Amino acid sequence: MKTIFSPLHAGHAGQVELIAGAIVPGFELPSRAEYIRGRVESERLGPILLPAEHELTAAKRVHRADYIDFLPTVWPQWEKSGRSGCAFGFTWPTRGLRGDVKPRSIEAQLGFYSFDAGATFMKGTWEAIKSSYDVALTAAGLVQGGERSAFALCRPPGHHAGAAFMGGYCFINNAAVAAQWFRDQGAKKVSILDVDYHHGNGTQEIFYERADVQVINLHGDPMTEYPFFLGHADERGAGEGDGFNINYPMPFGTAWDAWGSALDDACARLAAYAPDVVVVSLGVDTFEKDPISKFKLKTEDYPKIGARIAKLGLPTLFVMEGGYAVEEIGINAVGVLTGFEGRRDP
Ligand code: OKP
Ligand code: ZN
Repeated sequence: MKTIFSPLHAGHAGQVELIAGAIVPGFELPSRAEYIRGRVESERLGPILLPAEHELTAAKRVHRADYIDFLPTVWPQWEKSGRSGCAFGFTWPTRGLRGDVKPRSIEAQLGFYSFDAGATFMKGTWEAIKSSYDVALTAAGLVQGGERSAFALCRPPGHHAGAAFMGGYCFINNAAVAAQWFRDQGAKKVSILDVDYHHGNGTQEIFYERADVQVINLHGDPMTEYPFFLGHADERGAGEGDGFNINYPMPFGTAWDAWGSALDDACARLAAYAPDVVVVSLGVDTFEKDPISKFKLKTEDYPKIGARIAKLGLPTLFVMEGGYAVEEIGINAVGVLTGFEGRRDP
């Protein structure tokens, strides 16, 4: 399968992160994308192509227009205001505060458009966000054009970004954009299968009241794991979307036996929905050695994920999400893809 990749991701670098009571260098590093790209090459998965540039129209089909228009202004506003370091909000309009009035200062606007302090801007961040979006849409175009599958090597990731907020390293929800784009190209039904360790709260929010996009998430139980405030099993969709959102929260320590059973169940639900196309939010932070996650999948498990998805027999777009700071994220992510292609014994 073809991989779409942009070197512009690398401009999003040098962020810091608040974790366990300390400010540390961010885990969402440029080297992540380079490990994956290197493995795509060494495994000869297929050609690696640059994305085509896209207007932001497709982003505004799933995100609020004012949110998308805000993103390119962040760094210039931050610099103009005389601030330095890295830009992120840390005052949020939570319960009891007003989320309908956008304040004027850049610091406040960042809070207005975030749910946490985990999506941070540096000088090249907007260009990286835009390139990640272009990567997703270009790869979606390959699948739309008849290829069985394509790999959008997106960085930064997207699944925590909602209609009008960033957070958790995510700005534009690449998988949601692609799913909506398939709909706009004529697909009647699309399924999003999110196998990242963290719940894809943004994707769930975007499609929660819709029956035309099924959203399935396998993830760490939000009672104990980030993003904490969404991802419970009783969240099944609302209104017309009732029954089209499916969550599989799992406890710390979950390994292949339980995780693989959840995937089987998820795939059965997906097959029953019978979508025209599948978008996989591909995170490999389920890995036993992931530095910020607590599942126990092993390298040998990733090809099994790909093989199970391939059994669905549907056109499939893989969109890269999480997987952190370990060389194995390349091996594991590409393991899913070669497993999908049947090139590895599952
Ligand atoms: C993005 B993706 C944990 C802090 C969590 C944010 C994690 C974002 C993950 N103590 N920080 O879903 O891989
Ligand atoms: Zn994750």
